[in-house]
Amino acid sequence: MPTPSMEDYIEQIYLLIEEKGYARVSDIAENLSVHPSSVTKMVQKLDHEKYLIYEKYRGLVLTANGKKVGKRLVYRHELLEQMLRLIGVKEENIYHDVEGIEHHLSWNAIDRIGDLVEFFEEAPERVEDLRKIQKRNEENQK
Ligand SMILES: [Mn+2]
Repeated sequence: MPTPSMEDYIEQIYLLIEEKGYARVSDIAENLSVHPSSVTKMVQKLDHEKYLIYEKYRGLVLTANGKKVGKRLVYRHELLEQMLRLIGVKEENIYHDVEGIEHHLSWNAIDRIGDLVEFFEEAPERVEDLRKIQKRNEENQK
């Protein structure tokens, strides 16, 4: 099981490879706002744990397991964004909130949140009903 920090790296590497076809240490460092030397250290650890293969001058590639894990982590991040958006969380909070919770939920909870998103997407009036409650509560808070 990857640690939260390892998950952040695997997720970021997966996204970079999807976007650009490769993941450079400098890009990973920039996207995660960390020092390149921290990236090198973590990449070595991820290599050791067989999530990727790192060759100093040739860059890095995800192993089959690294890809599988990366895909699940990206899915989880996107699902949580979708869920927060659906329940009416302000756009400016969404990314940061997801970064704060994504590592701390069980996959069981993720699956059930998947059901919840489906429940709302199946019938848009359910979202409207929820918005009515939201509006009422916001009025009461004033
Ligand atoms: Mn994330």
